[in-house]
Amino acid sequence: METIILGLGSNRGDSKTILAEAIKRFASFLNNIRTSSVYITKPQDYLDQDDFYNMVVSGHYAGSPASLLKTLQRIEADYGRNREIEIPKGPRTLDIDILFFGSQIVKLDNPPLIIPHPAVHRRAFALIPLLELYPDYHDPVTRQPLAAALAALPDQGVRKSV
Ligand code: PH2
Ligand code: MG
Ligand code: MG
Repeated sequence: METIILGLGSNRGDSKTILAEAIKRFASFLNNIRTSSVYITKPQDYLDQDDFYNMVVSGHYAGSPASLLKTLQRIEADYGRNREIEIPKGPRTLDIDILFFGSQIVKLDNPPLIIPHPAVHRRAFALIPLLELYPDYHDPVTRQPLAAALAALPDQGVRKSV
């Protein structure tokens, strides 16, 4: 059993409802679920798109990284995600990223999966909700506190949604 940390994002469709409904599905494969607040965040990487709704969810998971990815991609597809027609890093109804999988280092090729998520340290939209749940979280690989990673970032426009 590992504690896994997921980053959720949506900026197409009824994002708040999509996030709330998707999380209900997690109960069938995660125990001890914890959910952060929802944040409204300025788009990163691909800038010409609407603000995102982002949050972090953690839980205890008994399966493998590959099986978790498969389950999450199924949920993304059920909420209208179609990877074949979308712009990379562009608008999406639901994106569920595995940020951490216990202290495991994972590198899979097909489908591609890298854990810890390679961009987590530079994304305030992931770090702020994660630190809301786990203020003392340390990267299991580098052993650096994530609070230090966040402190090194400029303001990226992340605010709590009401
Ligand atoms: N996801 C991306 C690209 N840019 N920006 C914000 N604010 N939130 C996201 O979830 C996000 C993004 C690719 O998955
Ligand atoms: Mg993703
Ligand atoms: Mg993503």
